[in-house]
Amino acid sequence: MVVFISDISRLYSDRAGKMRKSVIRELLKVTQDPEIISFAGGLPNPRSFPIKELEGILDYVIENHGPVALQYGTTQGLPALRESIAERSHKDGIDATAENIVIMSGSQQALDTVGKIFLNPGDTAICGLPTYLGGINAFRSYEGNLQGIPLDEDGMRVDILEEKIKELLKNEITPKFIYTVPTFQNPAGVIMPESRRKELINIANEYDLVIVEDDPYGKLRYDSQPVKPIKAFDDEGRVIYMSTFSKILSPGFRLAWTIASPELTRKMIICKQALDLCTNTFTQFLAYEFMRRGSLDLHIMKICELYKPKRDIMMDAMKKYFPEGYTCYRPKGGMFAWPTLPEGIDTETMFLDSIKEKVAYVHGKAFHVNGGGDRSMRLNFSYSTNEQIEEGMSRLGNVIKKKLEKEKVIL
Ligand code: PMP
Ligand code: G9A
Repeated sequence: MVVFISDISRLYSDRAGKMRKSVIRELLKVTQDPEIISFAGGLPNPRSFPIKELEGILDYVIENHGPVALQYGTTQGLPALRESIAERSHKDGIDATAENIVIMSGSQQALDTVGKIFLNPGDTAICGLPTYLGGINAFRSYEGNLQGIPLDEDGMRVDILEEKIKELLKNEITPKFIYTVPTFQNPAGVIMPESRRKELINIANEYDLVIVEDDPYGKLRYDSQPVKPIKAFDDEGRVIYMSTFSKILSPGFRLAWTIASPELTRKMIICKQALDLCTNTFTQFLAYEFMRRGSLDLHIMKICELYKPKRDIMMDAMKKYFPEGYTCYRPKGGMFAWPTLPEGIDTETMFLDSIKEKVAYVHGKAFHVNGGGDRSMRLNFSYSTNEQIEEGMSRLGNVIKKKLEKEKVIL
């Protein structure tokens, strides 16, 4: 390849200069090594993909909808798919029609769209401590300034949130939105109870703020009662809700949706026109047909049956193999456990030891916007086989024990 420009980076925008690699995406390359047991990526288990049923649906869509399914679609997305999603959302207490829905190329695109619509360089948005790394990266790529609010076992601490909002307003800073993953949070696994959801929406109403509710895991429930989305308590059109087919059907489809007020929906459609014109029409047809046949709920049940024992094996193995002194919330759904190790351990530096032992995780700092998370690690339990989980946790336990000895940590 011929290179004419010596330092192309001098031509970059300020925005591009500030873009950061995603630790998770980079780790996916390392963990391609089949000998590594990876608890790093938030990947669904490939056994959960309904390959046989999709074979039939594929033929059906080609035969019956080929000319439309292979064509460009509208930016807002396939009307029939939006209608099906609106119908499902009613069951969760969300009052939406197909008009409030935009089909996105993954919720990652929805997060990017939110950043693009709301954030000028230096604008403030609020998120959890910890929070989803892809959200951090999307908002930072618009040069957003993120303020983190600690979580407890019931999700974002709304008392601290309110204090933070007051402090910001006192300094004449209006936070543009509050980003939250209230159900089986990525990475901490916690679920916000209904009472706190109501407190959160009350705060947003009182201070006139937007909430971005990111809900990929709400249906992956193993032993908790269903809790309505925050959007279900939104009477003022201030919640942008997003969910995805990635964890309940296939991430390769790149299909997600937003539910928002008519004004915000219009804005997101205009934003998306410049991003990719429209979401993949073909996979929209496949997902719609899967839902039309009534297969989605049954399929979600099967996924939960597959993942619940994996959660149990991971939590039991943690008890068995991790040294004393760690703490870990037992996730009632979703795909992640989030142990915090004894004082004196840095999970970022321990990662190299762990890769030598052929086991991977994501270090806690990656999910923190204001520092912290040094002693935590995110462990995904959906992707690996049950045997790999047992073996990987045993390897990880040894890595931690050795690290404790090396650092001379007294428990
Ligand atoms: N938000 C959260 C909280 C996630 O965990 C993920 C995926 N891991 C996404 C958004 C992006 O999902 P999608 O595949 O729909 O882009
Ligand atoms: O592969 C990805 O980047 C999606 C998964 C996100 C995660 O690990 O949280």
